[in-house]
Amino acid sequence: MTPPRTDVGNRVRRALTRMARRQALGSEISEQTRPEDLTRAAHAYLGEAPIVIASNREPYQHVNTPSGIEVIRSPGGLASALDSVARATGATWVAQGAADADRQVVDALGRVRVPPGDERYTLQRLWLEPDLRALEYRRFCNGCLWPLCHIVYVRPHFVAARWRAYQEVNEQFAEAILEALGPRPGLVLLQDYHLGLCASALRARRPDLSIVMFWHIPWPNREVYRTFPWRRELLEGLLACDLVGFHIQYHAINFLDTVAQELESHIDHERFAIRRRGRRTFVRSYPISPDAAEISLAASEPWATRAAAEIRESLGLEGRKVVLGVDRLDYTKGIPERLAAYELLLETRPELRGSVSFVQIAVPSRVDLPEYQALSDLVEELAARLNRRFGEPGRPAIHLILRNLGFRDLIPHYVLADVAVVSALHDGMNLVAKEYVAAKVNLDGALVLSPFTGAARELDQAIQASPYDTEALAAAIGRALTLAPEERSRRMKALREVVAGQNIYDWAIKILRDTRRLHLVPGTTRPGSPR
Ligand code: ADQ
Repeated sequence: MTPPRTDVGNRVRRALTRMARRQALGSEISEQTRPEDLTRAAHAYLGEAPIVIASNREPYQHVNTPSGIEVIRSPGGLASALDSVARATGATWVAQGAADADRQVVDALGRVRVPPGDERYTLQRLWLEPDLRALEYRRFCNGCLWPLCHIVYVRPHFVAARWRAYQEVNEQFAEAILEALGPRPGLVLLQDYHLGLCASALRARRPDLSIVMFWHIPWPNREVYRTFPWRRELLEGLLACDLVGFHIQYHAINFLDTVAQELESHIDHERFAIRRRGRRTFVRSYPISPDAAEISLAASEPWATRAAAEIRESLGLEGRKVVLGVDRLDYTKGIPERLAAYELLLETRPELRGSVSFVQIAVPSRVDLPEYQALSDLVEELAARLNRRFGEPGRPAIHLILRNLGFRDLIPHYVLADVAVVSALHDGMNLVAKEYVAAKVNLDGALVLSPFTGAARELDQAIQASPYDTEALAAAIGRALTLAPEERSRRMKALREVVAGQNIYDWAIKILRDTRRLHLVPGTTRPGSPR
């Protein structure tokens, strides 16, 4: 039977739209900064100087399984973003070895080449004694600095023994970094709040090093920072760096402000720099982003579409719109607030019941701290209540998936989600928001975004709503679900332009370019400032 004319017309139109989208995606991707550009930039700006990246958490973990040793990518934004940088620059990455098979795969110096099967760089593991000291260090980082910097009304624990553990572990990191560097002048890229004192330990032994710290979380305002008993020591540690980077200018300004309050120093507002005891530290903002092209390409592959259809079927999502949340299970991410808003939405708009499902993927995190256990219990309780109130047999109102997903499992979730909700109470950047946008190659999704994320500064075409205002957040999710297709595509297109225009390679290139512009290249002397 010949299909009616209108059917043929529709099919032709759909085929033409698909072709146009593929072409648009091709040119969007070809315009993005690539790993090779970063490789070239590192060479141009630093010559042969070695680069050492240091972070508390390792990018890959080796774990024992019944079928042998397996390698898994560590969850969390820092590890995924910096892995792309390490691959492109061939840097050595110093991090704590913590998984149960980590020792089995390294050489005598604690080194192993990664990523598995495509070895591009060296991971040098550092072994912290798994006793009280390592535990206390972790508790200081996650129970003190984390809540101190994220202003979310969770009180930081100030415990002197934990501070001492932090000092000691920072010394150990400095030792391991020096070992990884060898005698040549090099660039050290310290990552995050776990390593706040490392620069002073390095500087004391190797004044010739160039040291950059990237602080991945917010920097608090000076009133909050004033409560921190070791506030001066931490600032001294950071001022031993040549350059301190934050995601957004607001955090950089807070940092300058706290230094002005706490230490005798000269704040150079013109150059955005701090001079103290003859040293100068520059402060800059560098908004981080994922490798958008990698995500877009994966999302446009047939396997991703197939996997999305399989997830729909296995979770009973057919014929329903899907709202997605993806987070570490952390109280800063606003997960209970999001679930409360979803509950209010179903309560106040009964026509949505049975036509919407929520999928919340949350990887358990920092389970040794009571605040995190309480959060986990609360989220499970809220999900159970939602399902009791609004679920149908075989079709729950919310699926709570409490595990870490690999890249190939995560992408199809982004692909199938009609709406993603990022409702962090406070967040340095938030990569999930940008990953979702990067995966929406067909422009068929809407992003609800908290204004308290760094990402909200750039993603102004998202539907923004405060997680503290349940009604506003519920209304925003409702609006995102019912946006007219033209508006949804227009907003997503604008968001994609932002994410494509500034990726992880641009982020790293800007930092390296600044080491050159600000005369911080390893082994060179800065004009007007003793090294
Ligand atoms: P995080 O607090 O970890 O990062 P975020 O930036 O959102 O937060 O990154 C989370 C990363 O983990 C994303 O790449 C996401 O895909 C992944 N992820 C989350 N849940 C997952 C799950 N269940 N399974 C698999 N993967 C999952 C910190 C700061 C942020 C900052 C980043 C980078 O807190 O503000 O954006 O560092 O600087």
